[in-house]
Amino acid sequence: NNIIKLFILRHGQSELNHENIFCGWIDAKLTQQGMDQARSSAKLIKQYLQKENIKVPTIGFTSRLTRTKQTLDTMLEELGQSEKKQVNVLVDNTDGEKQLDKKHPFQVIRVDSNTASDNNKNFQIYRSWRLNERHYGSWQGQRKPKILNEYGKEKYMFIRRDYNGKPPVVDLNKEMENEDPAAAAASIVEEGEEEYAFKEPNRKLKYDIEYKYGDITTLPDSESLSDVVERLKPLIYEFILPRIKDTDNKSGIIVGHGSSVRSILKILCDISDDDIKDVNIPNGIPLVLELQEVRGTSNEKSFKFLNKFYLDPELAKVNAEKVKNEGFQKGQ
Ligand code: DG2
Repeated sequence: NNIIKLFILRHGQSELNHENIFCGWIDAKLTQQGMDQARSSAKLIKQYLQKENIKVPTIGFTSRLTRTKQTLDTMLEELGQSEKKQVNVLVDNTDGEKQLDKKHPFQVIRVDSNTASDNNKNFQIYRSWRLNERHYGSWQGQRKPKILNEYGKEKYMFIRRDYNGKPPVVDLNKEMENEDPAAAAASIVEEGEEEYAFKEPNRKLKYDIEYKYGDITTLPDSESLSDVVERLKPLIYEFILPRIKDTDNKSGIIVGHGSSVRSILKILCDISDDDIKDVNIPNGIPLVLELQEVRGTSNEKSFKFLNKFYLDPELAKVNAEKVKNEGFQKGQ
């Protein structure tokens, strides 16, 4: 069997999605609805696995932002993989515990949780900034209808959806001092959450701490979708896919964001620069993506795209349309 199955989804609704505010790298948490979406996405995966007689995946990937972490953690409870708690180890792509090497291209955090049931294996979670939402520049923290009003429909949609559309850059120093309550609240690192977490509810510190162990040299001050594709490609081909194909059932879960999921589809399903602008990703509905491994080595030509489908296609269609129209509705 050389078919690789990916379960890919955007996190559940975040506090800022709910407020219709551009979120980007602001570390918003899930709303109750977002948690519910995470739970129902796991139920959909469970039903599918039962129908196809496939075991629960033993590996998952998230961004470094809380909303993807909360989504996957909630899904794992539903999938019977939540027996806590967790050993956090910083690894590079050779696996195992390593001296930190800031220059290494794939510094991720690995979290091992003990499995409660099923095939009795540890579930491993890898977190990387390369799966983050795109940095939304100076639009971050701003309400979508206000930006639409300022920029006009054409520019607004170009920057949101064109492959090379890029929001205006933000002054990072200013952004980090931003005392917007939603952003400040969302940025507080919870005590004990990660082994290296600081306790100060300080946004700048949070940025430093989150990324100093990552393979990031300069924090972005704005990104286009093509920038996200560039940072994600090596992680997918050299880190994620080789790990998934080495698991027993060759399957894994990836929880990303609107832009990182669009980028994954762009990369793996050969979507053109032009067509990607019409792709909108709803919160919390898993996509199954099947790839065929055509060669032993891992590079772009080793994985052939076979098939992709949502586990709830009707709801995905309705909600993707709503995502597309964000900012345009009345009363926002
Ligand atoms: C949304 C995407 O990303 O916004 O940054 O506000 O997936 O992290 O909620 P996510 C944001 P749009 O590009 O759909 O406007």
